[in-house]
Amino acid sequence: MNIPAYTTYLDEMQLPYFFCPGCGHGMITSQLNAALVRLQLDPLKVVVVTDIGCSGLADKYFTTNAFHGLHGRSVTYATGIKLADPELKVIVLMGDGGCGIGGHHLINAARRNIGVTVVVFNNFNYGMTGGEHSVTTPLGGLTSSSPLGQLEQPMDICQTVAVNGASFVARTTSFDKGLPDLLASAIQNEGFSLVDIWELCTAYYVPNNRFSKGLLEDTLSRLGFKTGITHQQSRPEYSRAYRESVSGEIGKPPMPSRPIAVKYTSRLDRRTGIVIAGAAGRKINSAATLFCRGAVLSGLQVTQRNDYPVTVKSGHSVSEVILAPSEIGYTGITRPGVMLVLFKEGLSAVRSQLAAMTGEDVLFINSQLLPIETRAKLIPIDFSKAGIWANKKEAWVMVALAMILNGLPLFPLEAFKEAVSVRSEFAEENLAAIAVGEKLSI
Ligand SMILES: Cc1ncc(C[n+]2csc(CCOP(=O)(O)OP(=O)(O)O)c2C)c(N)n1
Ligand code: SF4
Ligand SMILES: [Mg+2]
Repeated sequence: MNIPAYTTYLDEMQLPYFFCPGCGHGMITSQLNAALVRLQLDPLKVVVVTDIGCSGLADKYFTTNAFHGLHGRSVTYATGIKLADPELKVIVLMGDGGCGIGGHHLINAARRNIGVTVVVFNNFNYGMTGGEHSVTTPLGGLTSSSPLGQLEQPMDICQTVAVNGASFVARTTSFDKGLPDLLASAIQNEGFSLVDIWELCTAYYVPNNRFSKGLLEDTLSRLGFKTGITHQQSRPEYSRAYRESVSGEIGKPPMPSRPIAVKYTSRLDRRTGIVIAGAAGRKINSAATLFCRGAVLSGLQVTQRNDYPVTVKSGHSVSEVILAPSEIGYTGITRPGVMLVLFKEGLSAVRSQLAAMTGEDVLFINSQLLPIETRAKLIPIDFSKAGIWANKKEAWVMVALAMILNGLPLFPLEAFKEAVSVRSEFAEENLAAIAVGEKLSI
């Protein structure tokens, strides 16, 4: 006899379900478990992504991977997860409320035919917040926000995704004995699949409308909404098609990697956070990228995070760079080891990081911004001594980074020079600025 390896995907420690007695959410969760048992998927290869609402409580019952996100946005997280690893089975659990709030995400997922399965816990109202009407509340439906009866046409979720390119679409009720099979087929479908499951919210929609299992079926036929598999078509699945279009091969990363060969040696023995604070249009972010390249050429692990306002051409421009001899986990900088402040716009953006610096840290700052209160070791930079670059503010960051490398044991200045030589159109100018920085003493 064949004994299945996985007899359940539910975490017994979390049971019983936290849903109200008789709530359809518990029935759907159990039927999804039955579908997974039928498919015998490796739980580590399954990701259950939940939306907000009572339905959003369901992921904690599963022993698979899980992700819980913002209301209506679960399809976007699922899309990202699938794109990152097309081998995963990604299952979204969302309420009818989420389908309304994130309706455009559903449409775009269907258009892409991204390989995720959306299971709609459709109870015609916002259960978690007190039974307000949703996009699927039937005409005349009584809810806390439509006490005189819903006037809006209910959305046909199945037709909406079908007409926009979904490859497997089905509708049924939580009472359907064939639900595990239907869910299993949806999960096995390569592209975008959706199962709209009509069910009962026993706390709100049922008492407000004297609703029942029988009325579920009556409503379906009254509205003329089809049940069973309502739509099926074969189209290329997006995450695979995307990989094929870029690399020509499935299973390969989308971009060919171009490793930078290590040519220099760094003496840096600990993780060091470097904050470069400047202004828009002063080449802060691009200079930081070249600085990072120099660090990689020196065998260091590197991260770079840029921050600037939506008004790209005005305001601050800050780059946070982390250099480390070993793997970098957390990529934030709470207390910078080194800070370079070039312009007043940047200074106001990094005040809290500056306040966290201690006497072990070093602050390089444009002398025009002095005086300043800090516990860090202060190194003023007088750009009036920067020769031909004294008035060319776009070059100041290069001058200052060369000074920093000259004064601190981060990585060799030669590596930085090699890094800036890569972009030939600016190489000459950058090398000249570095030469000036080299001569400015700390
Ligand atoms: C963007 C946004 N709007 C409103 C809310 C408040 N909110 C939390 S749960 C919920 C209703 C959820 O309804 P549904 O998605 O149908 O799930 P159910 O509770 O019925 O399972 C709402 C409106 C929110 N979290 N985010
Ligand atoms: S409020 Fe409604 S949807 Fe939420 S758990 Fe209770 S019955 Fe279920
Ligand atoms: Mg709901």
